[in-house]
Amino acid sequence: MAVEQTFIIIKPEAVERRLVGEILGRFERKGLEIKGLRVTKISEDLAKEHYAHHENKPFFSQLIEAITRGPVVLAVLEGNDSVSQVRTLVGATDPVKAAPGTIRGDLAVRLPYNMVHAADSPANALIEIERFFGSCLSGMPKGS
Ligand code: FUP
Repeated sequence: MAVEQTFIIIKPEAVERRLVGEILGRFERKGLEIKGLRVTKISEDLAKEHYAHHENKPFFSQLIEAITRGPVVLAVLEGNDSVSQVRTLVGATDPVKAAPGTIRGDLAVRLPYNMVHAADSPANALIEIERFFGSCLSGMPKGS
């Protein structure tokens, strides 16, 4: 098990519903450490870059609309195997299928409004941290 960082976006629907504390609290209670935190609004260009791998999917435009429609909270979380731990806490992509006890299973009802984005690999976490935090966090050693 290695200490690693992962990246999450608390999506506009969660901010609107005042669920930021609830969601961050779940990660903190698990034992993950918040290493970066930022409230911002994602531009259409940045959203399209982030979801480029879904460009040809029928839900793409709805997905871009959903992530750009209001403020989001970006966070870098650190801990042992944090990428996979966070994905487990977040739950399955479709809130209908997400298990009770997971963020999506407990707090969301339908796609594309599934509350949280979480990086799916350590390599993608690094890319996404750089994309959304840029020089702000680069160079910060793990565990510091
Ligand atoms: P995840 O890694 O769980 O966020 O899932 P994906 O990368 O497959 O999907 C990214 C986003 O696309 C989801 F958060 C919601 C949206 N989506 C849909 O709206 N419909 C789908 O059928 C699949 C994904």
